[in-house]
Amino acid sequence: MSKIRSANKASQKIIEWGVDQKIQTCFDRAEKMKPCPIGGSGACCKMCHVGPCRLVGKNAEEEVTGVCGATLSTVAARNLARMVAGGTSAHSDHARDMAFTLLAVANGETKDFQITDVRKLYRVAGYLNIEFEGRPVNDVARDVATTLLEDFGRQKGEINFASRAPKKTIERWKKWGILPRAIDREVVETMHRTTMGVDHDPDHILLHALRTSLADGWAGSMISTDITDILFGTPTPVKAEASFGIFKEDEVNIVVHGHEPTLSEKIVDVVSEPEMIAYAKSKGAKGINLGGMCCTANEVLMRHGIPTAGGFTNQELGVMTGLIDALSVDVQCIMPAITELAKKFHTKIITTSEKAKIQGAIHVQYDEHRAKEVAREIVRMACDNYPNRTTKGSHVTDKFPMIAGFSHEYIEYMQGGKYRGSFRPLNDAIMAGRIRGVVGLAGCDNPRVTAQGIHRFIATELIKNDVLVVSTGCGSAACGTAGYLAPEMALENAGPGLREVCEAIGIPPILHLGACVDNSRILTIASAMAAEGGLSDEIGGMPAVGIAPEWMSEKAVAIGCYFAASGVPVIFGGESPVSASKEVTRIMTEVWFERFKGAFHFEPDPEKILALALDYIDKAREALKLKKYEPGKFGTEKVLMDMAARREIEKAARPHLGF
Ligand code: NFS
Repeated sequence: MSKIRSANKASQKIIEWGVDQKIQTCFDRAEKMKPCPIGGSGACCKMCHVGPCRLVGKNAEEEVTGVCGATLSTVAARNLARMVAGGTSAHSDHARDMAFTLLAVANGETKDFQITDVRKLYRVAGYLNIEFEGRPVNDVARDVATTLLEDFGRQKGEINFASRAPKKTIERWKKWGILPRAIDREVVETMHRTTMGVDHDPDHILLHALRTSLADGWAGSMISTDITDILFGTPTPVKAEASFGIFKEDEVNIVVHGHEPTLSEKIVDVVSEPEMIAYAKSKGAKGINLGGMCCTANEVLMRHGIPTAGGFTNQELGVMTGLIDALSVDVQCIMPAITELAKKFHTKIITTSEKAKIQGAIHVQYDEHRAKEVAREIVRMACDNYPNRTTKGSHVTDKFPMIAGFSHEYIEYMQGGKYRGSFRPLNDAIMAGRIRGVVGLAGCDNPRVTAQGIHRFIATELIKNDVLVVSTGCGSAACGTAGYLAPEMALENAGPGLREVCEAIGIPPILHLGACVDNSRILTIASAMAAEGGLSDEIGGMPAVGIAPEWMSEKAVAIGCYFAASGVPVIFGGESPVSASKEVTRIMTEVWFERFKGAFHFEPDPEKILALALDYIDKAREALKLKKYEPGKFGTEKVLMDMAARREIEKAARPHLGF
């Protein structure tokens, strides 16, 4: 078989092996199951049982309606809004559980979790106007948790973290009535407005979709990121490895997959317990090896350097190595096909969330009050399964070094040290044209294209063009499993300006910011850049773009919308889910740009995605009257100090601190 289905060489090898073995994967299913062109373009209405109605035909937009009279633009807008509601629910329900865990810690109801980053707790308390000086840490944590929990069910008012956005950005939200009240309220209202016979004005529907998405970005996702940092530590750069070579032939291999970091954090803890290692040895293994997949991987990678086997399209392939003794899954992006697939190998699939069961899996119920016990149970099950391992499977040994762990706090720190951290050097480098702009490269990898390939193409082209890339989710996994998240990447591939900046600070040109909920870190960074001055005084108008070239999840659509509403032009790959309606497409691109300086495009051609992104960046530079970008020719800017030089200055200024 010669067809390239994944740009990841190791993945491709396993896919080819699978074809020989007649083992079916998502790549085969994607080929067999052609997407429905009616649903795929947003022209199918199944909101009631008078239909489903298919609004198709040459002049469908003008001439065809559903039985009730719903037009194509109404139908396409409603379908998109419901995707946003689905995506927002996923990120935010995850955040709700994080808030409950923080509350349980504050109330002393669980001994298995602690507050690891008190500094971050105080920072968040500061955002919420909660007094923290001189108060017991748990009291502050309780107030933070209960205040953030209000963001789910509040009936009137505004979400708490909206105040972290630049003033002008907030003014735009207020002007267009899209400042969210609360997460659950906006999601429920989306479902209400889009049910049969309610909101029929596409612009009006889409404005509420934006409001709902802002509740995801500036509440659900941001809450999740912040509480995860408080409980498990704010990430700092950490070395790790990526791809299937992370599995070990002579150790028990456990993989955590899904999104929620709570149980996986405890699995990280217990795999190094002497009793657990002794148990693994009693089963004939040399030790226990932990790896991750998808966003759970990103969470434990960012904080502990746990290696990742990759993103969404790698999950079945991981099982097909024959080396995974237990795959512990929680919620989201878990293919139900893995249980059937696992029957061909010895891998145990373990579901752990009360919200998510899969037929054929073993269910071990996670409970935050006895998290470690549950973690030990899972690790023991993996050890018990080790003797069942056979040599069956495609043993691929490729792996790449990577650096992850770029929280927004660390990015601030790396630009000035502990006491002078700021975004000044980054803004200066952009102003001088050393860095042309910034792109958030995010979202899933997708078996409908050469999986991971568009991520890799866009990432390399952007850095060649002096664009700093910040990546999250499976976009990071696609880059990591190609070796793109190592600092040497800058030397080899980045344009001259970006390379200079990366070398001075000692960072890769593609910064791994974390899981998909950590796209909220990009919102925080953009707000800090606006506050720093010299570029735009709001998020809109920055030389910055969001790209999700291989997206597939509703969560990605919610993210795309909250970036657009916050002022960032967004370009998604693949066919547009609203392509049937020219009017909806116009609203999401032109109208949103006029109102918010953000836009939401869908563009299947990778070259065109790149060209559009660079065009947005260059036009933003022009509007800001920045120096015209010319490769290798820079304007004046402050000299960037490297880390060692900054530490020297800090040491001289504060010798008593002794760092
Ligand atoms: Ni994001 Fe993370 Fe990956 Fe896509 Fe799924 S794991 S939350 S949705 S597939 S990037």
